[in-house]
Amino acid sequence: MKSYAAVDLGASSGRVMVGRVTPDSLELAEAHRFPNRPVRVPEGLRWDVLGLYAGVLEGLRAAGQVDSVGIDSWAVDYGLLDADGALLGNPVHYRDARTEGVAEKVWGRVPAAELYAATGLQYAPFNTLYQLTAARESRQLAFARRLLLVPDLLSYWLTGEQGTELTNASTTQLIDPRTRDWSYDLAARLDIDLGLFPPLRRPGDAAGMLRAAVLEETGLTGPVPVTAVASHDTASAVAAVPATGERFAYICTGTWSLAGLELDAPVLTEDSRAANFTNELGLDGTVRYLRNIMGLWLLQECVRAWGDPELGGLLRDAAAVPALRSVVDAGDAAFLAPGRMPERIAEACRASGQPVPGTPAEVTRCILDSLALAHRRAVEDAQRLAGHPVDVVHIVGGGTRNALLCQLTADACGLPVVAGPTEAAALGNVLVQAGAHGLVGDRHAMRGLLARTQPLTRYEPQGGTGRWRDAQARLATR
Ligand code: LFR
Repeated sequence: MKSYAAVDLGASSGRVMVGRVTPDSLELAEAHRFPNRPVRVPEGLRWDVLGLYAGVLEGLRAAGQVDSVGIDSWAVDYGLLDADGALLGNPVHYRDARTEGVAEKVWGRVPAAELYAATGLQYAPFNTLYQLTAARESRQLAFARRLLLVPDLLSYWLTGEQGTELTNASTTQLIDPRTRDWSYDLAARLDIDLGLFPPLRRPGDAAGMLRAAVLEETGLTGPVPVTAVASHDTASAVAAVPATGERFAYICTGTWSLAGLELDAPVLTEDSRAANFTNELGLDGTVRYLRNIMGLWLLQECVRAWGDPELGGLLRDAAAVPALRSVVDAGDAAFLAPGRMPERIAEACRASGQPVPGTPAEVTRCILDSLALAHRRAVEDAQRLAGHPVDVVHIVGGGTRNALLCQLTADACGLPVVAGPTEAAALGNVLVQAGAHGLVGDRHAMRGLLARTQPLTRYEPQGGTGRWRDAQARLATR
């Protein structure tokens, strides 16, 4: 039996989980959970990365002695270091407004179609490439000698060693998904200095040892290695999809819904670009072919606006509201920024000539119906664009706790949904560490172990997909 600490940082909370693994068993326990509260300062929205690091240290202390540590987090964001290795300011939040209008400038130099052909990445205003372009004139970037993506930054603080983990690097829009290496030509054309990034490392690579000061602070006995995992949380979550065959789609649910397929090669066609599908990199040479959907962010922001009512009651009331009265486009980047979410949803319904949801239960129902509809569209589009049919949809992540969302997704897709595990990112993180230490084999072996050991819930589709097609048509004719 080996024990692994999985540090998993999400947009609203971080956790340190301990996975205990043998070739036939897999158990996960929470050692420590802490809030991740972005802070708005006069310059914009920033991550409190020192607070997160403090949470990681506290979590490692609570975890107790482990055989290795792995770190995953959300994608695209980074910290800059000066020539002495000190952090230059707080990392900018991907929901910060600094990238507004930047993409158009980039496309003036490299047309969007060429960018997609070179990187396979969806258009999202927050891709690292646009963030770096937005920061081009900043003094901070001028002084920077190193750029570390968030998990790589925390790993550096724990070990003193620097690297750029590949699955997360693939979200920068500076990686070529065919060569799985930097897109040197593109970076040169956009004056982006790839020398800022330390060398690439891959899931399973050694990432250094906990520094003596970290051992002292956490009470651990060294040496304790840090292992590079699939450090993009979505890559870790997809690694933990408990699929038993090849014909599956997945939806990683949480702040975002990431819905799509696991493929052997990227899809770089013009149709794929128009549908805004992304080709991010995963374990064992795989591609995460998926679409970003706003996800439970829509509900989280409403709940915040309503003064944090109890979620269970809200979902029960929402289940009693008639289905599909009004839907919004849950893929619309207009919902990206924080604030005024109930009003923005009401405005979107009004603008498309649908009934305007009034009560929190009605707004919640509108959000869940809209998410299920966006899930349906992504699963259908992905199959068509990749020529890869599926028989089942796996839902992993926080949204598995939301039974109504899981059932609506099964109904909308007209396919069975298998929901679980909830802590998919942490499990994927643990399993890559276990793989690096020879306890489990490739991703198929990992999935087999998950399917045998994790509680899963199956939802059968009900009611036919006709009303979902009609709802989609309502949105399309806007
Ligand atoms: C999910 C996620 C998504 C990424 C978004 C922003 O937590 O990592 O995959 O598109 O956050 O980083």
